[in-house]
Amino acid sequence: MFTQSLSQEQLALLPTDEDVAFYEEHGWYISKKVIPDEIIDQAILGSEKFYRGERDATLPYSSGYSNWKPGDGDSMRNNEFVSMQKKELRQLGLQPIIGAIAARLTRSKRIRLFEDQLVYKTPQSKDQFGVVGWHTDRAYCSNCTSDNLLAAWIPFHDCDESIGPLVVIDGSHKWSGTEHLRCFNHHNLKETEKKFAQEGRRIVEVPMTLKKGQISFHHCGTIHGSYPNYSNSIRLAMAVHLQDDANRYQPYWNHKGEQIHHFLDRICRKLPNGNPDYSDPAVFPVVWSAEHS
Ligand SMILES: O=C(O)CCC(=O)C(=O)O
Repeated sequence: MFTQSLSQEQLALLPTDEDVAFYEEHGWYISKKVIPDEIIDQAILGSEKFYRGERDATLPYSSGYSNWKPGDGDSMRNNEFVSMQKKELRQLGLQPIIGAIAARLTRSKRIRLFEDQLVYKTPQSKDQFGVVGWHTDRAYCSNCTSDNLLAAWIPFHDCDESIGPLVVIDGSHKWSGTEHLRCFNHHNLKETEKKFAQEGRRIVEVPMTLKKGQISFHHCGTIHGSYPNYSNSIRLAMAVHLQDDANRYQPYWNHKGEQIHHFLDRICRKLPNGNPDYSDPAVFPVVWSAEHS
């Protein structure tokens, strides 16, 4: 059933029915080692070049998205849309196995890229700026129709708790009232917790302690963030945000009545009605499709 670009060995690495049921219940999943070391090592080299200012392609706009530059402070670097700018990061982010796992988890026949980001934390970045605040990805994707979006989090090295890995709140994708939790840059996790703590809700934090080559996946409604990097090594990871096949653009107005636009709406091709086309292959390439099998 699955794509020719996956080998027999890779097919054996896909989530089982029990894994899919676990993901649906808990809102997260940890894969086996699915990305070869060479692909990650090239991505490390690509990220070093990226941080030195080298680009294989440039975005048509230089603002409207997170775009860390030298001089911005080093506790944490957050750069969005890196797969459009550096070929080694594109190679990693578009690995078919990532899409094939996402397709299984979402029971979708096709998976497209939505956006991506490279997140770096300097060693011993003990200050608050090394924290990624509790947020849901749904809150940053209000222009998407789908509640089935998900993200793959790919560390570039082994991760134990001291390095500040991604932390998810177990089962929080089932909680109501978190669809506007846009708190990525709110460094006080305890303060943000007050927004979603409620009687009867147990806040169970699960750190994504992974070996190099493993990936974690989280549902767009799962609350997640990360603590500072207390270790002596750099912490580097790429988050790849993915669309299930059913996802489309929808216009969205916030509670103040302001229309919200996603950065990529300006870049992608338009549908006959003028709306952004979230299946434009130049911006939202297919990562995996059952049709290739
Ligand atoms: O790398 C991090 O700590 C944050 C990444 C993230 O927010 C995500 O994977 O959606």
